[in-house]
Amino acid sequence: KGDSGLSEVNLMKKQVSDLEGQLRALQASFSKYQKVAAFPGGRIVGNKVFVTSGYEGTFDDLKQKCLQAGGQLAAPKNAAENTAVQQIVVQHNKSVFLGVTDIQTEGKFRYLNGDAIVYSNWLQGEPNNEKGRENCVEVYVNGKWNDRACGEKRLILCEF
Ligand code: 289
Ligand code: CA
Repeated sequence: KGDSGLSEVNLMKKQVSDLEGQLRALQASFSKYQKVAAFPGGRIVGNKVFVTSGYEGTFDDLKQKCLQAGGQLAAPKNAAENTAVQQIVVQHNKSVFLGVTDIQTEGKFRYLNGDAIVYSNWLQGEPNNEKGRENCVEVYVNGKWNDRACGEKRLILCEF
């Protein structure tokens, strides 16, 4: 047992060392793809990556396109994420639609999975549901939110 026990330990040491090598390679690869995701105009905040393709469309159109790409419409859940969204709006000088609506219940804004929003950055006086037809949310260059008609066209911004 003595010898075979030793060789088992050595085998395990080799396996751990191999795994460490694989982990290092994965970390290097992940770090490279993070840079790719953020170039030229993407933003990384924690585990989230915000990316636009430059496409402009209505809310339904944008939502579909983000889903098709394996992501979802951007939905900033804290000030740092909202700042990242704002920077992209500024860079393109075009407002984006968020993955936030009050389509289900007027005045109750939710994420696309139906959860109530945990963060907002409304411009003073918003949301005002102007003319009774504003169920989507756009972000202005100052980072503030305005509810807006979903049929308007805005810049796409997905999160992955
Ligand atoms: O159609 C109304 C919109 O263009 C926006 O007009 C004004 O900026 C404000 O009343 C906004 O709330 C509104 O969404
Ligand atoms: Ca409004």
